[in-house]
Amino acid sequence: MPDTAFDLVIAANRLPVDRVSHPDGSVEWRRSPGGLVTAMESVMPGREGAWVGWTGQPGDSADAPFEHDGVYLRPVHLTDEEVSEYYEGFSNDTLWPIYHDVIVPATFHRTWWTAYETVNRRFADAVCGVAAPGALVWVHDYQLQLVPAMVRERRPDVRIGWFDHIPFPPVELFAQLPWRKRIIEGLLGADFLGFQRVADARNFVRAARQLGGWTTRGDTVTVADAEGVEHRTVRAAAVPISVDARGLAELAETPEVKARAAEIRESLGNPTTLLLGVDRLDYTKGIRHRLKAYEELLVEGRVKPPEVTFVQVATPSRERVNAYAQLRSEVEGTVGRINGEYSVLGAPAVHYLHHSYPREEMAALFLAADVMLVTPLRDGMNLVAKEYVVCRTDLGGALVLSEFTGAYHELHQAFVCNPHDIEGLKQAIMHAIEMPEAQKRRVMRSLRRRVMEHDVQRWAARFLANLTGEL
Ligand code: ADQ
Repeated sequence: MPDTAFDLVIAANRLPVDRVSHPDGSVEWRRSPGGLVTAMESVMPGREGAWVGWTGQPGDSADAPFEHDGVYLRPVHLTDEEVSEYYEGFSNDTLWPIYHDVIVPATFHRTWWTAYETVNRRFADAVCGVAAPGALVWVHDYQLQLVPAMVRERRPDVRIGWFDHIPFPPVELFAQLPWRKRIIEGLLGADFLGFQRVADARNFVRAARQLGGWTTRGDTVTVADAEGVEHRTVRAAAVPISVDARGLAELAETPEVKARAAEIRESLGNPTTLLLGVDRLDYTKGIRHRLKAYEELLVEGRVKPPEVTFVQVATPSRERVNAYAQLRSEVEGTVGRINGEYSVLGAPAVHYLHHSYPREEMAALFLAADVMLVTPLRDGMNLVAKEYVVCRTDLGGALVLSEFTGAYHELHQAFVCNPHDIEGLKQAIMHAIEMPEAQKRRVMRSLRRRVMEHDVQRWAARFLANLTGEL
């Protein structure tokens, strides 16, 4: 397939495939799980699509481009040092904390910034190499904020959009970044900037005005050319992401998934109430707050194993970043303490699982859970909340949802909580357990309606319509 031929180019930190190495030395690429891949599939038909991204493994040179599921994949390499400085360092230890309310302090290193610039340049070059004249270029997330301007410099003919999967911080926090103006300039290379919430889009526009002196009006920022003549506007608006609602609902309806859900409950001793948490092991997710609330409910005797049990699935993540290693040991210590005190033989108070599960198993877990606990301190959207409600085709279950998630802005009928308020969180959990079934079903019906109508396919189509100016 020739280069410079694609009319839709996606750039994301990761390619949508994982490398699987077999014992005989052969290598296979497997589609990675996740809604983004499904969303992109829905906008690819009728377009020649390419995806630029990292393979997930360090290396000194890029693998050759290849085709997978009809999409041209263009790998970008990251050296060991770049993984540590651009990815674990600047992306996950500088930007991530600043963009999530500084729940843990951010670390600043000038060498990390240099690596971030170098890698963003490499991504931008790769994009320019595959984009057809007039192509649409869709850049994803906080790892690639400089790419829009870097692409525009070389390719003024293409239309560039960027989507922020995480929150965009209030100007007071963003201002801490020594490279704040460079980041705004990088983003303003785009034609359209998409955010999870209206507040995130507003935070960006305010940062551009207050920290960079750009002229703003409503949701647009006006950009001047090299001579200072104002010549282009960039719009920043909310386009909240979603899940493959129909696909997941169909999966949850299959006899295999229903049988597996029953089996899960059986293996837990058929509790009256099964509480569930599913998160990447990240300090933004409020796992410690959730455990604290649960422990207090146990102490007060308001919940008791084996009638009530709690399954927490926590996938280890970013383990070479200090704050994550520390979180893991704290969470594991707390789980051990709770189990030591409150488990009964054959019925642990907390089942703590580290595995990564296939979609079918996730759907079965959602179907098995009476109460889903989604308690982040800050979260761009939180797809787990949306996945849970679409899987509840039976209208069973209840969602406890933090008001600090993007999802809250669409799902405010849920059992809403402020996870910092442990008493309030306990009340929300008890309310979700005790509310009469008929009432809970009404809540679930309205939550499901929202997500079924606003699915990931609609999100992708809306983003592109914004980018092309149709919206
Ligand atoms: P994340 O912070 O990773 O995403 P989330 O939105 O909850 O958080 O998405 C996690 C995904 O991983 C879900 O699809 C979930 O089902 C899956 N998952 C979690 N644990 C798993 C396990 N053990 N096995 C298999 N799958 C598992 C970032 C932002 C969010 C934003 C998304 C999308 O931080 O705020 O919602 O991007 O924009």
